[in-house]
Amino acid sequence: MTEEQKLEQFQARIDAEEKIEPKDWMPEEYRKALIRQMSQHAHSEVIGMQPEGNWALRAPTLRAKKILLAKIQDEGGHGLYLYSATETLGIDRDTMIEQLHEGKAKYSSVFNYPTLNWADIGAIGWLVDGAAIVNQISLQRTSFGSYSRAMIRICKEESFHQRQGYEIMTTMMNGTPEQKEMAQDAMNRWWAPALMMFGPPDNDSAHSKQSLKWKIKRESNDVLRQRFIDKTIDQAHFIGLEIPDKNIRFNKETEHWETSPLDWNEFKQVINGNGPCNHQRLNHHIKYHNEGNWVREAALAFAENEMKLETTTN
Ligand code: BYC
Repeated sequence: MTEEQKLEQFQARIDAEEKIEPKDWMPEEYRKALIRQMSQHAHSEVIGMQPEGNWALRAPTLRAKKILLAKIQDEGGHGLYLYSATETLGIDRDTMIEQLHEGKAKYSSVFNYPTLNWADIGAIGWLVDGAAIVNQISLQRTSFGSYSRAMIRICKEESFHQRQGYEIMTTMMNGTPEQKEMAQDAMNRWWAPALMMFGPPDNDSAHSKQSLKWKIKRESNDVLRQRFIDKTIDQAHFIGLEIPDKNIRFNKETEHWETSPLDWNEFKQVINGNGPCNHQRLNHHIKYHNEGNWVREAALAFAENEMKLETTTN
């Protein structure tokens, strides 16, 4: 078969909603696009543990602490799961981590903002995990089998995370005037970064056209962002939170909420390494990755030894 015929056959499989599996033929660009998106997704899960970890020792109750610890642990698990799924494309985890440390691979812009008070933990669970779920539900139907299956499993846990965040916000909105103020302040700071998680507007999204054709992405950045906006504004109003955007308006004809344009210059700054916490997040990861070297070496030595023993016994 010529390259052109192979490509045609590949597209036909995608169009027929068949899943592509790791050992199937795939265009090199498809493999690269998946490695880029999936490794970034894995890095986001792991880096996302940092802003939340900042509050693990200062949770207001034992119950809140246990829930937060379980959530952070879940995020670590999602990261490991996604690294494994990405490895099925022929890249190893060390290389992915190297790309993160060298700034060649990104992670979600949203984790470059600081968590200043306990309400931020509510806002992250409700808004950040809420946005992640809208994206990931769509990605459950991605064309690559390993990624699609990972998303199905991860979404089950994410919905618990979203509830955890909304519960914190609800509790604070039922509390003292100071607590209400803290919740509104967190809302004001996390609203725009959460909306930016969906990526640049469709007309400025470099990868969307090809990724949609190959069904790596199933819906566009703007479509998913609007879905999140429509769900979240009602949830905010229900507990008495205001949306930090004076121009929101419900359009009865389209049945969608309209919002102000986002500051895409800020987004570009953040994804290019110049957000409020970029250096802190990356340096923290590099430090603990290096300090954990001996654990990885010991685990590898143990595994090699076990294999040797098994071979001699057999
Ligand atoms: N942040 O052409 P575009 C979580 C980059 S974590 C940073 O639209 P694409 C959680 C993009 O990579 C869940 N960079 O790209 C964890 C590209 O640059 P490169 C995280 C962004 O790929 C802990 C350039 O901008 N979810 O749930 O078609 C605690 C042009 O963009 C961002 C995922 O990772 C961004 N927000 O679409 C709590 C979902 N947006 O690569 C919660 C999987 C864009 O050429 N990823 N860029 O250097 C996706 O669905 C897609 O990759 C995106 C972007 C929608 C994010």
